[in-house]
Amino acid sequence: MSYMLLYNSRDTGLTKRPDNCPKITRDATHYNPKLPDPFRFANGRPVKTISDFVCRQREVSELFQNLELGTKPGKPDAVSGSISGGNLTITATVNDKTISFIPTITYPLNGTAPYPAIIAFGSLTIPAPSGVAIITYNNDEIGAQINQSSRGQGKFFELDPDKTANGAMTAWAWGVSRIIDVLETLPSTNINPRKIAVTGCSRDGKGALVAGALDSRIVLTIPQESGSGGTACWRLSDYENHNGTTQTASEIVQENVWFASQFDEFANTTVNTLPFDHHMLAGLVAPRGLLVIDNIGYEWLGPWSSYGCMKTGRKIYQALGASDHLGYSMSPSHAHCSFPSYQTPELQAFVDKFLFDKAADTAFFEPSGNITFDDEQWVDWVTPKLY
Ligand code: MCU
Repeated sequence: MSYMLLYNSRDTGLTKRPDNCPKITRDATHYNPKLPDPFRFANGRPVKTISDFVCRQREVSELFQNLELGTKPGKPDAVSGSISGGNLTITATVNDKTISFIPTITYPLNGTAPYPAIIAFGSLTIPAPSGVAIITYNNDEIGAQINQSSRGQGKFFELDPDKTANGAMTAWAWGVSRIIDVLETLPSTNINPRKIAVTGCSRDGKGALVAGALDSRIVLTIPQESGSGGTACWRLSDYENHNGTTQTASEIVQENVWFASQFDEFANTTVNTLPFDHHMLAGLVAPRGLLVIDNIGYEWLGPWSSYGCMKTGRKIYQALGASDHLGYSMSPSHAHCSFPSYQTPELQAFVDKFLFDKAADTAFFEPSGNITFDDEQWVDWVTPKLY
């Protein structure tokens, strides 16, 4: 049993778990103020092998979709596409409804076709690496994110009106998967569909992380300054928050519609009954590449929470023998979503390894300033060796 099983490329939206996986107990929720154990099934059984882990990933994905994000439907009845200039038209049909959207492809000035590509939510806020195409994706038109009144607005919801309780992020993730569907069938795009990364900053960084978690065809996920609801953990953001300094679940559900309506119940009471936290969202990306770009400058984004959450998420990568596939780069304070040039070598290392299959040192994991995270206080489980 090896990585092959884990890399088995698929749109891991709401896919059926293999029949030999344990069933989710009727209610997976129970009170746990620490970061939940990624290596124990909802029914209490421990994860001992790689194939257990694959089952557990599906279970965790299902729990995230059911309790926090909303369900991401699989490939629709029909998906087709065409390319003209840099305009990639994606058309999807479900029952009698059809929608189209048009991401744009900016080709690199050098490199070799078919090119690897980075799908950028909104607009690109990291430097475009040499030899890599940039696919600019207007996620807002797929799922609106203006404020609370945006619930159920956008093309995803036109196609699937039954999903209006979903958060905007599963709508965006669904759109990313449809872009990849089309790239897989359209060689004239000159894009290599097996070398796709996703990125986004801030709210779109939360979205990039969710997209990477829910489609294993994405080989590299780069959330930038995604904060609470992204690379931060709910429990840790609650702890970091002092009278409104840091965004918490209870605040975030008032602000926007990134999460599904059913998440309100947890956000408005306690997040300590969630059977997961966002270290396990990182665990859905594992062992694929995950580069977390953070900025110590905004206490609102919960920099300590994000560092501690990803440090805990890295234990999941460690269990798979792939610690260096999760890189953490935190800069000293700078303007939100600007990318300081000294982080470029870290970005390049991940691009080299995951988009170009080149040897690169991606084993960095450092906070900025004097942030420390006490595992003992938050983690009461041990990391197995599954490889
Ligand atoms: C970091 O993401 C969000 C944050 O969750 C919001 O509270 C704040 O208003 O906006 C951030 C953002 O998306 O900034 C562009």
